Amino acid sequence: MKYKAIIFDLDGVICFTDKYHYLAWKEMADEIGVYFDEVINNRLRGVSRMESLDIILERSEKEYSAKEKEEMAFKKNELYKKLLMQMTPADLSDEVKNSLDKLRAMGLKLAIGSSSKNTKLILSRIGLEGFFDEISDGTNITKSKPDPEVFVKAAQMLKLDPEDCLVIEDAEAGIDAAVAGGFDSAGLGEASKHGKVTYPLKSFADILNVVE
Ligand code: B16
Ligand code: MG
Repeated sequence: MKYKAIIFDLDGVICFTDKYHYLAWKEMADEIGVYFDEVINNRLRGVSRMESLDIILERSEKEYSAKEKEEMAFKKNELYKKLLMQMTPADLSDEVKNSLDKLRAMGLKLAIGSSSKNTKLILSRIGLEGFFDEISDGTNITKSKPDPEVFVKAAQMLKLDPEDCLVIEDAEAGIDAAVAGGFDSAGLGEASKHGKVTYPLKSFADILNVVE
């Protein structure tokens, strides 16, 4: 087999928390009267919470202090966590669950490489608590995607070299991060159109064709 491990992005790959991010940011943006839509939301994929806020505030005429920004990000996260409570194991698709089980049966190590500080909460909501061999997420990094840190740390946790790991991403910033870290990548959605993606995927289960 070409790879020893797969490192999965979370939001947009394993599950679809992107709609909850959107709703929470939209509520916050409406409150301060800043225009925000789904197109701007696409630029937030894979990007950390504070950097996401900076992107949203590009449309604001007012300058906000660091403290005000902390408060806004905190408020958004509280709204987001409330929305996450609506998630149940039914939000994990059969396609994703069956594919993960097949990859594990093939002997591959499975890890998470996500910018989110809510990774463990999300995994527990969808019934994947304790499933992954390693979790590298927003709580153990200082630089978010497109910096490769989150994937480099995942490879270190797995005790593997980047060339032994395949990164699965839905965000352009995530493919940039994989490339910068020396990882092959597989892209879903907008990431499948990235010029440097190793394998464009049509669906999650397509990963099985890549690693076999
Ligand atoms: P949090 P991923 C990313 O998750 C999201 O795509 C991005 O929109 C979000 O801002 C980021 O996590 C941080 O999330 O606010 O929960 O720490 O795609 O890297 O799994
Ligand atoms: Mg993502």
